[in-house]
Formats: sequence, structure tokens, C-alpha cells
Amino acid sequence: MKTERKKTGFIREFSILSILIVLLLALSGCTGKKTTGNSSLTAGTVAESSYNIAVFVPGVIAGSPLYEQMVAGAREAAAEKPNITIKVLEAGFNQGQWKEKLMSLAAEKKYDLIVSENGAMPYVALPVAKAFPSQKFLFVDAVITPQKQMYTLLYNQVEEGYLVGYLGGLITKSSMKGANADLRIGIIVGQEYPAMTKMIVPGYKNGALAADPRIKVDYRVLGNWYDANKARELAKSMIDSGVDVILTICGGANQGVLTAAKESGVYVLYFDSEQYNLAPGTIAGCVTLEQKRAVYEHILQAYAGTLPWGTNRIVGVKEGYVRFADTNPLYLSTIPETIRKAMNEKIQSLKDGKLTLPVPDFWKN
Ligand code: RBF
Repeated sequence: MKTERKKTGFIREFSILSILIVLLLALSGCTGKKTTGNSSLTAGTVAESSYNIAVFVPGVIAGSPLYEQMVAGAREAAAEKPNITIKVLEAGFNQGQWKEKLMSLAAEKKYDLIVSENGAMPYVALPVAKAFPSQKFLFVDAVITPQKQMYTLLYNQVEEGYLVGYLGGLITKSSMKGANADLRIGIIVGQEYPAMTKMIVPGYKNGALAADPRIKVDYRVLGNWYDANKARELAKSMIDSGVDVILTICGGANQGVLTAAKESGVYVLYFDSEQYNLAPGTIAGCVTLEQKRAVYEHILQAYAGTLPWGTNRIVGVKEGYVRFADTNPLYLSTIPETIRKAMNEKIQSLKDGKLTLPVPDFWKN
């Protein structure tokens, strides 16, 4: 009798214990998905599964306006959705190592999404996507023929180049104190690549020609994104040949162009972000890309499962992703009203569609 009662008691306790274990497993959302590292279960809550993002920076963040914005946009998305985790990897300036580094990142199989930027990255990622068919990629400032694991967002940099080219043209023919009689403006870039030669440079030249068809554009390639001393030398030699406005697109090396311009009292046009404060009175205009917002928005779409993989999108002035920074007090104090008015009209004509500057489909062969 005694052993019989002991036995039924044991069975009852065992069943209650099993039910408790099953309940606990159900509560912890034990579906085989990862849970956030720091989530602790409290009664009545269900742990959400984490969404892990790796941000692959093809270079270094500091000094590169678009890289700074990409990281900031990703961090903002993570701040809004607590179960988004962000890991940032700076891949450095040795471009020969990018593919291998991206491959190692995907091989960790930890990331729901890899985010990166610049025109080369979708191509660098092609073999990585093939090796890891479930890895998803979001590339901004980039485009490729549709790939089902990728989404690309391209900015209309014909418009972006055109706006600063037009301003440069108006400045060089003006009587502003840093402007000389020669109708020459310059552009110094880190490297040559399709977005540069098919969008930015032609946009810049056409913008300048719209201000005055006699303007000559001096175009120089630095060969990297960091050598500020060499950029300073290039800028100096341009200035010596009569250039009085320079568009600088060379990442960390922009600093060298700013130094040379300050020394000679000429002007700099800044690309991709609003940075008048880097050299007040020298930076005459900033054209910006809303990359921080774009990265934030597209990450949230990927997270929500609504990003249409295998597509690309092009956005420009009309969509509000290419902007000319014309309300900054340093712009207002550096640029005379007549030029500001002309700029305003040009921006307006792009907004209302009176002027269209389409992106050539340079990525299609
Ligand atoms: N822009 C930077 O500001 N810093 C960089 O280190 C940098 N590296 C680049 C490397 C490659 C291969 C390519 C294609 C572009 C790079 N860019 C870099 C340019 C950037 O993506 C963008 O085109 C320019 O900032 C103009 O918007």
C-alpha cells in the first residue's frame, strides 16, 4: 500500500514537472531561432528573436561622409528596435582584402543582413552570395543587375554633381573675393569608377557649363582615399593654374584640399554631407545625400520583411534624397544673394521636373 501511494505521488509530481518544462520551453519561444543575449525572461513576457546586422565599411569611417552616415543610420535603426543588433566592421583601404573579409563575415552565419556601401560592393559580394545562398545584402550608393539576395539603392549623382557644378560655375565667373578672372574650376577624386565617370563628373561639368559655356573643368584623380598630403599638392597645382573653386571627393584626404584652399583663399565644394563648419568661408557649398535616413529606412524594411529583394531603386532631388544645403548660416554669409537666388531656381526646376537629369544605366552591358 505504502509503496503504491509513493508510486502514484511520484508519477503525479513527474507529470506536473513535465508540464512545467513544456510551458517554460513554449514561453522562451524555443523555435530554433536565436534569442537576444541580454534578454531575461520574466513572467508573462515572450522573448523576441534577434535580428543581427553586420555593417561592412569598405575603408575607414572617419572622414568619409557616406560611411559615417551609413553607420549612423544603422545605429539609429538599432536604437529604435531593441532586438536589432549591430556589428560594425572596418575593412580598411586594402581593397584586395574586401572579398575575403566579406566572405569570413558571411561564413559566421550570424547575420540576418549585411549592409554596405559604394559602387564596387555588390560585385565584391557576388561570389559571397553564391557561397552563402541564404545571406541577404543591402547596398546603398550602389547598383547591379538584380540579384535575389541583394537590394541596392542608387542616388542620382548626376543631379548631385550638377548642383555643385552650377554653383562652382557661378562662383568662378563672379566678383567674389576668392574668385579670379580665369573661368576654371576643379574636381579632385579618390578613384575612378563607373559612378564617378558616368554620373558625378559629367553632372559637375554640365552644371558648370550651364552657368557659363566657356568654363573649363580641371579633373584630377588622387589614387586613394586617405593621402591628404598628396591631395594638398594636387589642389595647390590646380590653384596655381587658375582654378578658384574645387569639388573634393576623396574621403579622409579632403582635409588636404581644404588646407590648400584656405592657404590660397579659394573655395571648396563639399560632397555628400553638410560640413560648412570644417572650413567656414572656404566651403562655399555642400550638396548632401540623405544616406543616414536611407539606411535607417531600408534596414527597418528588411527587418519587417517588406524589402523587395532582387530589386534596385534610384532616388534623387525629387524624392528628397539629394539635397543642396542652402539654409546654413555659413552658406548665407559666404555666397552673395544673386548666386543664392540662381541656385534656388535651379533646385526648384529639379524638384518640379522642369529640369531632368536622368541616370544613365551604366551597370547594364
Ligand atoms: N568614399 C569615401 O569617402 N571614402 C572611401 O574610402 C571611399 N572608398 C571607395 C572605394 C571604392 C572602390 C569606390 C567605388 C568608392 C569609394 N568611395 C569612397 C566613394 C563613395 O562611394 C562615393 O562614390 C563618393 O563619396 C561620392 O558620393
